[in-house]
Amino acid sequence: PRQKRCILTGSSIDPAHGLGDDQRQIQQVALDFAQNELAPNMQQWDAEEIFPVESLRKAASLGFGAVYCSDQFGGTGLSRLDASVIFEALATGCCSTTAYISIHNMCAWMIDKFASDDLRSKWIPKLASMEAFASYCLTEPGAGSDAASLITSAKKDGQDYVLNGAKAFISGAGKSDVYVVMCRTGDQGAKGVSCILVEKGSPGLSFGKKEKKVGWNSHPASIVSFDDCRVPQRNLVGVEGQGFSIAMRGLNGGRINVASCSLGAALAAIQHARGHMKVRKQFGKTLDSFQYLQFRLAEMATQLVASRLMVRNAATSLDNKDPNAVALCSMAKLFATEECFKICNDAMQIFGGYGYLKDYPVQQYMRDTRVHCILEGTNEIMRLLVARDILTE
Ligand code: FAD
Ligand code: 2MC
Repeated sequence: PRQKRCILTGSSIDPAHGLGDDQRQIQQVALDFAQNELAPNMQQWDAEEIFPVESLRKAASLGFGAVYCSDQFGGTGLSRLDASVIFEALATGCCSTTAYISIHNMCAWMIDKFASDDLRSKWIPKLASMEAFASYCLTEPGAGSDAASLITSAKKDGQDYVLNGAKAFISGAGKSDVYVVMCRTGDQGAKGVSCILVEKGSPGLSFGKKEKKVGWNSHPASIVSFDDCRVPQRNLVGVEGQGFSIAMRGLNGGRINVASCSLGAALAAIQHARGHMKVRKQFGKTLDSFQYLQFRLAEMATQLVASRLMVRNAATSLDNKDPNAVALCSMAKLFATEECFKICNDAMQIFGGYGYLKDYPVQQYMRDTRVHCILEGTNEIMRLLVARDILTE
């Protein structure tokens, strides 16, 4: 039998643990939205690869479009910790859609934090309402983990920049209205990179074929190409040469956000596994009477709570501008994305053969969380960042 969705309130894995009243309220709004708007649709959005514009705008109407942007131009003005709580809650309903919302939020923050007031006043209200969607463009076909080796160029010409090159794997490509593009305006290396906003419709901007993905199917990804793509110089975010730093600072939050999406998926997967264990009978007993499976569930719950503590601790370190925030965010992303993927995979195992059927949601949580170990910096790069932090004199 299919499982009725229920959020485990009051249990040891309740995501409300340790939160204040305000945070609990925001969390409840996000959980209700996840249950009523996202969960009933996640299977169809995945199967038919639907980008759910209307539901995204409903999420934005609740304040989830620009969660941690300041309220000056229409951001919600919440903390990174609040954002983590929100993304975890939303991801219980659809991990893929929440992951796109989190990328959009990262871009909005980069604009709100580093762009001119002209750009902020133009874009933040539209991004906050999700009237406009945003994409983050760092990766290139030849520059993935070694992001500072990117070669997409931007050259000044009159009042404009002229961009040439290509970005790979860009989430939201084709659907997004604004592309936050890291490109080379100077010498080799990180210091020669700038961050430039490219609007959809700019001459010379085009998109490759939609990639076929294992998960993350409720939003498209493709190559974004710049062929003498002309944008006004006022679209520069920050100053020339600051682009790599802006990109990395965006990603510190992004890594927490994507780890939070993993938490939500793992929480939902545990709930489904628990439900299945209570009703599925083999050897004359329900699965929940087998101690091996009880212990498995106990370990899944323990890894979820450990992951959540790390993610929230890292989010708080960003809120507090802790000098160790980069390493703490990297550790949290590494730990939570790996453990939560394992939780989803274990939940699938507990479902037996049914777990492998697309009628049941656990396989989708497993597919959607797998990529969190690869993107926003692979987990090998997270290890590199942590090791550097530990080894630096
Ligand atoms: P590579 O860098 O080629 O790495 C290959 C392998 O080598 C990995 O296991 C890696 O960890 C390992 N490796 C590399 N260097 C080292 C090292 N020094 N030490 C140890 N191991 C190493 N990018 C964007 O900019 N915007 C997006 O919106 C976006 N969305 C994405 C959506 C999806 C579904 C996917 C799959 C990717 C997306 N990406 C996006 C790109 C993503 O960030 C990159 O795929 C990722 O950073 C890894 O780069 P790569 O694929 O080139 O792998
Ligand atoms: N936060 C703040 N600053 C950072 C930083 C971070 N997380 N990471 C690096 N920097 C700074 C660093 O301090 C240095 O500044 P300074 O010269 O002032 O000291 C500068 O950036 C250059 O860094 P490094 O000297 O460490 O450069 P290096 O090339 O050795 O390593 C590396 C950079 C590997 C950390 C970086 O290229 C990286 O993070 N790679 C992974 C790429 C990635 O995460 N891609 C994700 C794409 S988005 C995505 O997948 C989505 C789904 C949206």
